[in-house]
Amino acid sequence: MRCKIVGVPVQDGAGRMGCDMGPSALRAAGLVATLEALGHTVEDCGQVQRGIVQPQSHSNTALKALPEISAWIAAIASKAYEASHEAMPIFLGGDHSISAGTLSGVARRAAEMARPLFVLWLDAHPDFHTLETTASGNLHGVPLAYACGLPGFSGCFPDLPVAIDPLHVCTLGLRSIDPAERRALNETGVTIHDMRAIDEYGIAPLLRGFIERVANANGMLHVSLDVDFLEPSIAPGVGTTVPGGATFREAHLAMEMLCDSGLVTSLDLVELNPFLDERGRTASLMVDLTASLMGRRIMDRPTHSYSGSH
Ligand code: HAR
Ligand code: MN
Ligand code: MN
Ligand code: MN
Repeated sequence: MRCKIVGVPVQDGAGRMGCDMGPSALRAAGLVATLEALGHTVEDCGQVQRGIVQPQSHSNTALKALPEISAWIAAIASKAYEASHEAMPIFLGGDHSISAGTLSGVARRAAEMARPLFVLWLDAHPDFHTLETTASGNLHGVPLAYACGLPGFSGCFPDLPVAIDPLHVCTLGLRSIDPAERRALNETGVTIHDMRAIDEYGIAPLLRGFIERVANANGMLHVSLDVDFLEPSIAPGVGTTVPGGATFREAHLAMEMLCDSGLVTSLDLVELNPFLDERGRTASLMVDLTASLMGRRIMDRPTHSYSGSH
């Protein structure tokens, strides 16, 4: 496969500083060489540059860095559209506000190709606030709502070329949802496989059901992997740890199943905060998960050929 690595050094959307170092840490952990060793052709496109910042105000005075994030989203969306032409873009965050831009760009690409875009959101949080409902004002809490076309973003964030159908969005691993997000998720019909569902049914059948829906629709699939999807004891390098996350094997299994599906067309690796990491272990884990998504496997044969008889 042809991969394009796009660094997106944004930290203004998170409550604490350091995510701007995420792309450097992922590169230092060997992302490019890892992908090349799996047989992929990799082009490192360098870093997205923020666009021009226009002064802005909003009735929600809690909002932080609205003009800066808005300028970032415009630049990221245009780069995401460009990089998704006959290649699989891998976006290196940066906090999760970058996904407002990556989703906008890849949704425009999917519409041009007349294929539906599906989104798998691997996160402790749904990031489904609007500019009105966020109480923290941290704009990494809004990208999925923006990309799904929820109201209240116009005139603040760049106009969305194509909104993503919330019925094509599946969240996996949620365990921290604010009341306004809960209401919006229920109203729009986003699929929610929260940590309780993973505990109760296992991650494989939940993910398999979504993959089948994408395959049946001939969809494109964007995967957005937030570090805090993972159990904090294995992934400490993130500012918003929530206990009870996906285990090492649950996360790898999800990546392995996505690889077998052959459906993934773009990827975000977000919220890595190298300032909070321990000797690069979270960066290395994110690179290893990407390797599982991109073809590294324990044995040569795919698991779905397993008969279960021996
Ligand atoms: N819902 C909370 C807020 O809006 C926490 C959002 C945290 N988001 C991320 N990305 N870390 O998932 O402030
Ligand atoms: Mn997130
Ligand atoms: Mn999160
Ligand atoms: Mn549909």
